[in-house]
Amino acid sequence: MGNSFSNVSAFQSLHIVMLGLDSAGKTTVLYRLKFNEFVNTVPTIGFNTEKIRLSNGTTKGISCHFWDVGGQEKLRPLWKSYSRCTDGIIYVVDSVDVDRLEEAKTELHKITRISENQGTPLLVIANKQDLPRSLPVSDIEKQLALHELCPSTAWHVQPACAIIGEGLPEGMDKLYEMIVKRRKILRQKKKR
Ligand code: G3D
Ligand code: MG
Repeated sequence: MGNSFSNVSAFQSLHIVMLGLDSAGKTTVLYRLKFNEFVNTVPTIGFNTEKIRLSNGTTKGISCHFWDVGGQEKLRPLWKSYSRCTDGIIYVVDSVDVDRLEEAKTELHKITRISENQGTPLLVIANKQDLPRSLPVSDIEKQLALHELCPSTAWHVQPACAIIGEGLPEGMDKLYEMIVKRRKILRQKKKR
């Protein structure tokens, strides 16, 4: 088939790192993807890691190795080593926590500016869209200044509710699409 998902078999397992401030919903996203149900979380001290075969959307059947790294300030120095050489970065944002959006922006720009991360596809999950007063995607996009990211970094903002899993399959499809596109470009560059 000639669609962008045709080279699924070319990938053994995608390596994805999940970052974002503490309490954004990273671990909830991780276990929602793994078990397809809500799992009560506790604050992550260090990291969680899971190999998951995606079960929804166009990426159904694709294997991903996720690293969910703690988002508390004292753990953020770890982000650099966990994000190095990944296929994709998922950045989870609490769409209601307006007071910490500036902090979320600073940390996002810091991690995507690192030379090894430039060009790594970025999926921003605008989480907690079920809550009243959650900011719409357009505001999150603006507040995180996504247009100021390195021009080689493809990004997408996905509204989601990790508790019920809404938006997660669409987000993973989009991330996968960006990963495939990037690999094609890198392959073409190599051939030249
Ligand atoms: P983290 O791993 O980014 O630190 P967690 O965040 O996954 O531990 O989630 C932090 C809190 O946010 C949890 O609540 C969790 O249930 C909640 N949460 C995660 N996703 C959503 C969502 O989409 N909507 C709503 N309403 N809440 C969400 P507690 O109460 O355990 O702190
Ligand atoms: Mg966590």
